[in-house]
Amino acid sequence: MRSTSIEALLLLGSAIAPAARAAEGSSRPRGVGPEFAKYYKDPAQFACISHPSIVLPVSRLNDDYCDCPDGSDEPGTSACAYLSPLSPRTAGGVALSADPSSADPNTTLPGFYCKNKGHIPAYVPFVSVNDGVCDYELCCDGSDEWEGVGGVKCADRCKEIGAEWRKHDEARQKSLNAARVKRKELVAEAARMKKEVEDRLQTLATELEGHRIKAENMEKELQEVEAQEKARIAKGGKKGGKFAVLAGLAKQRIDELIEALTRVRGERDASREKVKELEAILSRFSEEYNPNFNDEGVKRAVNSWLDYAASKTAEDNAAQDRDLDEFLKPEIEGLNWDDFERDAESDVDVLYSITAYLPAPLRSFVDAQLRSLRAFLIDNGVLPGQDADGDSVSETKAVQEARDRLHAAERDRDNGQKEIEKHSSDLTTDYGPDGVFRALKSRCTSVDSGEYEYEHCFLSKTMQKPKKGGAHVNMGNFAGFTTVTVDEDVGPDGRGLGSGERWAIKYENGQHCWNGPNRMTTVILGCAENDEIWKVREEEKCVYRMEVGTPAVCGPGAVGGANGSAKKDGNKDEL
Ligand code: MAN
Repeated sequence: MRSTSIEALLLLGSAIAPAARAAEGSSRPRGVGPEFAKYYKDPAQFACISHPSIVLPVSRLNDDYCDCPDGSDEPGTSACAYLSPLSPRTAGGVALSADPSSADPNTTLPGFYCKNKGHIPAYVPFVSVNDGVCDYELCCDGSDEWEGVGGVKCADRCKEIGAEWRKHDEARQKSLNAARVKRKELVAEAARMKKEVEDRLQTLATELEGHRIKAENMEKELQEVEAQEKARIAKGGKKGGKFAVLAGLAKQRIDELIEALTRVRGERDASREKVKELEAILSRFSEEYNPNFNDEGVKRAVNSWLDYAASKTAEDNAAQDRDLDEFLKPEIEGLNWDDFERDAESDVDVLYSITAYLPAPLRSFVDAQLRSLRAFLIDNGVLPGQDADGDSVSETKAVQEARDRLHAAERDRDNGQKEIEKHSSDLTTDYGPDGVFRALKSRCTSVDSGEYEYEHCFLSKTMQKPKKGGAHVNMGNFAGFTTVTVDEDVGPDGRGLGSGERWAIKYENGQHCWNGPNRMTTVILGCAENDEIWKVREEEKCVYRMEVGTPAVCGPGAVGGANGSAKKDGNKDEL
């Protein structure tokens, strides 16, 4: 993962403190950086830096023999390289590990100091001194190979490398500045969005108060309408109400029917008596007349009588009698109209129960009349109607409407409450440093990698989409922020995470992986002028890692690594 040599040198250059540059040119033993010059001032003797009790004559400095336990007597050779912590620190090939500001000058030297005139001074690991290889990455002046081991001659290339570095650095700075401006814009946008949420919350709170008051009023109104309706029903159940008129009419009509029927039955009975008498006369006549008296008129009369007598049936009369008796049973006449008024709770009950008091033959007639009357009363809001399922409801239209108004007000109130909760929780959500990620929420970028297109939607989810078609796979949903320590390349274009602690976004609980976990992704963020996915890796089955560039982490002060990514602790690295 080592960068190109020029790039690495360029990066190294960025890590040297300005104070170090100022000391260039002063006379110091070979390989000593300006910040350690004070230890080498005595022209006669030298005290080991971290063991000052060990004092050596200056002739023992850089004599290719390691005398001091901290190696400080050999700043210009590789004799004490075995002591140097720089060797392991450069093992990964990351140039920035030679940063002298991170070394402890009381204990050890950071490496061999290359003045790199025309470019930027740097430390090269002691192990690289006089190893027969030109370490231009760190030592563009070739001074690390001063002994010419194996005939190697490292020309000073600092002019050329420095010019190249400055060209790249200029572009990089330009891009970094643009990225920082973008971050500022994002932060401003995020603040504006947050303000919008706060304002909306205020409006919602006022609206909610209105909804609450309305719901309370509607509740009162419902109670009043219910009370009014009860009072009306109670009034109507006795005298003067609409039902009383109805009941009075029905009672009057039934009384008239009973009276008429009784009269008709009396007249019928009288007629029947007369018919009986006449039949007796004719019967006697047909038995007693003299058939020998050849009177044709008498014979015809007798024959007609005999036909009449033969065709007469007793059942006809019996059936009619039963019907009439049924109509006039004593309970009709004795019908107690107050009974069903008292038993019934409301007009509705009364109306429904009235027919139960009637004899069967009258029931269908009265039923039909009542049905049309009831429909009229419901249409006019006097009686309660039916609900959507056609079931009878025990409420009048007025009560139903009041209840509907209450429900609507309650719905508005509850929705308002939910909306407030949603916005309040948004205000307490962690949107990263300066809340900057609020402005990026749900913004997506994607990249082709292997057989998939990968997508990252900030603070929402990561997706894997097969390029040859097929179902899209959720690689995790937003779960929060974290930090990750990285040690990665930065390309000449400034793309890459560099080294250090970086902001990262966790996405968890994605689509379940067969024989594995639910998919999850860690998106590690590096500073870039534009949102872009740099790399995607499946670190283990269904556990993904994305490296993503975004201006959101290009802090103006809180920058880190080679590309200026914001660090979680806000520490500043010099540029
Ligand atoms: C799919 C992809 C892979 C994953 C396998 C696991 O092919 O999501 O990234 O490793 O499923 O079965």
